[in-house]
Amino acid sequence: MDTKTSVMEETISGAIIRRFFEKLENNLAVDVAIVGAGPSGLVAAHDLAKAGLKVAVYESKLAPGGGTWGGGMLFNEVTVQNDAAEILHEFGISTRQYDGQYHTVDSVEMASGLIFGARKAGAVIFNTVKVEDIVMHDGVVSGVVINWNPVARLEMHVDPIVVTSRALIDGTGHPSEIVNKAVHKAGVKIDSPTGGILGERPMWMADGERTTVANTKRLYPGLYASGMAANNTQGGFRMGPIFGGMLKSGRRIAQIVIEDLAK
Ligand code: 48H
Repeated sequence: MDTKTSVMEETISGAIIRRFFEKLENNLAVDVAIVGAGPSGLVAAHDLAKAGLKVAVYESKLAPGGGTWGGGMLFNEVTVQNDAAEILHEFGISTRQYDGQYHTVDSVEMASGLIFGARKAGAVIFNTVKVEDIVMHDGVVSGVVINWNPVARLEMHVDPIVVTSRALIDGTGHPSEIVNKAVHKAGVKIDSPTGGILGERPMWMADGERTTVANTKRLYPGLYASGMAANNTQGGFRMGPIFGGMLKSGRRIAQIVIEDLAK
């Protein structure tokens, strides 16, 4: 044990720095980069890592979990359909049956359980890191351009660093930030009825939930979207505080990426 305070301080700082940079260096080239640690991104991260792929998740906020924590209007309960409750149970998250077709979940248990599950499956989560751009190599989306979110928030002129990926999943929720970069900056035509981003439509819970999984697909070589980002690209309706579609979308995009990367 270190007896001198100064030696202990050096050891503790060194431990953090060495371990962090080891993690960063080990993930400079990944199989799958996921932008956004919301429910869809976390389920995708869990399934992809469980399938043996190298997965890095980038989350601009300090706390991963996306829109899960707030339940509906800050009432910290979330709802899911019966079939999606099974996904939560796989993560060890408890649910309570409600009205035959639905389950309620404590949103704090759901957010923390999804984060823990993704991490334990082997996905690495870089929080407070914003993906500010994509990498394009010969017409294929090939990675992410990352910087500290506080640097972006303070508009500091600091150049980013780059991580390459075989597949990039936009799990950024409503704004589909990454697909936006691909369409508006790289000028690519995505797999949508117009080749562009159709934009999210207003509230229609049943339809939004019905189409979320169908909206979850490969959009362009190397580029995929899950959850609300997938809905935004395809002009899907929003569905409010029911999260079954998000969980199933995360699972679906993981399956698609696993199949594509095995080709
Ligand atoms: C790094 C980023 C960046 C960036 C954003 O919104 P999310 O929870 O995502 P989903 O799609 O898994 O879940 C959507 C759900 O929470 C929701 O909003 C629903 C069901 N709404 C229905 C309705 O009607 O309103 O999480 C996205 C995450 C967030 O944590 C962002 O901070 C993060 O992505 N993020 N991270 N780099 N450029 N942009």
